[in-house]
Parts: sequence; structure tokens; C-alpha cells
Amino acid sequence: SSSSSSSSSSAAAVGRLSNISNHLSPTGSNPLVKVSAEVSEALSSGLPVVALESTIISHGMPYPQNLETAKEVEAIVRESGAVPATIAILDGLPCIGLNLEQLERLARLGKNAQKTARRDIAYVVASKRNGATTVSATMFFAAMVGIPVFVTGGTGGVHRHGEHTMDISSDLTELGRTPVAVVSAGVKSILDIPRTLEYLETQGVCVAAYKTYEFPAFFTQTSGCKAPCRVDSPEECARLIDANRKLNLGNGVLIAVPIPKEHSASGSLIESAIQQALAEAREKNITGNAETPFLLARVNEITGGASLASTLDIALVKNNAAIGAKISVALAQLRS
Ligand code: PSU
Ligand code: MN
Repeated sequence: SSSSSSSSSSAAAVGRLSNISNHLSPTGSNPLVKVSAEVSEALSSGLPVVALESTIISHGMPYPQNLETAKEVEAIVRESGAVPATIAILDGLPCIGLNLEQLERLARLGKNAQKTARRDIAYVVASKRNGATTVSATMFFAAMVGIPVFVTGGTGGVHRHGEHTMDISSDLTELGRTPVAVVSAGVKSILDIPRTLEYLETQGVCVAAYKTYEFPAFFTQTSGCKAPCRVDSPEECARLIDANRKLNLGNGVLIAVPIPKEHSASGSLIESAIQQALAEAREKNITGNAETPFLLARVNEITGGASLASTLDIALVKNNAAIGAKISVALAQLRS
């Protein structure tokens, strides 16, 4: 592997830290993070690994649907030839790669696991809590152990009225500072998509839409916004990620995959539910890190219980998992 060839790059630092438990804990007694044996072996052999977040499990869906989805997403990653590494903090220990028992524990904890963005990591670790990592925290840990590709459903963004509230997801600043490629279905229109793209530009994030010129809005293929660049295959994504790494740019890459055609007809129905949820959030004065979970839950309820929106949430994360795994396979081939 060429991953440790340029000594000052953060990617190289990440490579050197890929056996981080040993590096940071010479005694082996109190490791800062726990990398599962399977993930650790895959990383040291240069095999493709895909990081997966855990807020989607704890806060995104009810038990047992969340467990089923998490297992299915991992299975899709495996079918496409990569090793899944779901990331969460359990009893204060950041775990990279959860076994079935740990996955089940997190799924049962649901919202009793703390939603953990970058700012929350130190507290959750220090107080030995259980933390479900958002995109920002998952990227942080993925980079720490040298996982270059990360799959999720939708990322955070600039909230509507964010120009007044300054509520801008730390996912965006993380994308600006951490060299991990995030595969998502874009950002939901609960957010301000044009400002999200502006902010990503400010942060120097490479944003590429997959097989389209449009930046997708999760439930819909179009957002009215052009994506800054277009990629048409896993190999092209891999070359983009590799160029970003070799140049030592230090920022992340956001690969936005539009909702597949067979699901996209439902988009407009969901759009009206989103408008209603936004109005309710304003009425109830719901702000801060409670806003995203509130909006997502209300959209699910408005579109009917075991709803359209949650069905699409699951379909999209699975679609992203298949593509993200292929990207990570292409990237591993490029580097071997
Ligand atoms: N958007 C979704 N589904 C999600 C999230 C966002 O469509 O599950 C979660 C992700 O974990 C994301 C986080 O990183 O919400 C962003 O929260 P906030 O807006 O508070 O930064
Ligand atoms: Mn926020």
C-alpha cells in the first residue's frame, strides 16, 4: 500500500495510527478506541472498509426496525466486497466495527444513547456514556483509524434561517477538515440546500453528484442546485478521493447519490410533510441539536407511521451502501 508514502499528510498520519489502540496504549490497558479484529485486519491488509454512522440507528428509526436496517446495510457492504465498520461509543469507549451484540445494544438504547457530534465526543468518553455518532463524529473516528469511505443516508447542513440562528451542522465543518469521503443521498430539504452548498464551498469541500449534474435533495433527485462536479462511476469517485489524498488537501469529499427513479415519485408527497414539520418546529420553538431529530420524526409521522419517509430512508441508505462499498473496492484497487 502507498498510504504511508507522504510523511506529512494527514492521510499518512491516519495510516500510521491505524493500529491506534497499540500506539496510544503501550500497556494495552486503557485503549482510546477499540477497533474490531475484522476491521483492524482489513485495514492492515489494505482491504476495502466502509465506515457507517450510528445516529441513524439510535435516533433515526424505532427498534427493531433500526437493528434490521443496520444489519441489512452491513450485509450490502459485504456483498459488494467491503468490510463494514459501524462506529459508536459504548460505555465511553469509541468502537470501530460493532459485533452483533453491540449493534443490538445500540439499537435497543435508541434515544437513550446520546447523539454524539464532534463537540460531544470528549464528554461522552469522559463520562463513560453511550454515544451514537453523527456524520461529524463518525468521520473523525474513521479518519483516526484510516477508513477512507463512509456511507450514510443524508448529511446535516445549514438549517433554514441558519443565517440568523447560526445552526449549521458540524457535519459541514468536519467535511472541511477531515479527509474522508462521505456517500449520501444529499441533504434533506428540511435544510437550506443552497446555503449548505455555499458553506461547503467556503469549507473547501469537494462536492460531487453521482451520475447527475444536480445536487440531490435526498427525497428528490433535484434540488434546484447544480453540483460543483459530476462523477459517473465508482472508479471515478476513487480517483477523486485518491487525488484529494495525494494532494494532502485535508478536506473531505461529499459524494451525493440521487434517489433511484423507482422511489422518486413519492418525493413531492414528502415535500409537503416537510413544510408542515418545519412550521411545527417554529411554533414549538424547537432549536439546536433537537431540530433535526424532531423534523425527521415529524415527517415520518405525517407521512403515516411505518411511513413513506422511513421506507425511503432505508431504501436510500441501502442504495448508498452498495455504491459506497464499490467506491471503497475501487479505491483499494487503485492503491494496491
Ligand atoms: N439527516 C438525515 N438522517 C439522519 C441525520 C441527518 O437525513 O440520521 C443525522 C446524521 O447523524 C447527521 C445528524 O450527522 O443527523 C446531523 O445533526 P445536526 O443537524 O444536529 O448536526
Ligand atoms: Mn445544529
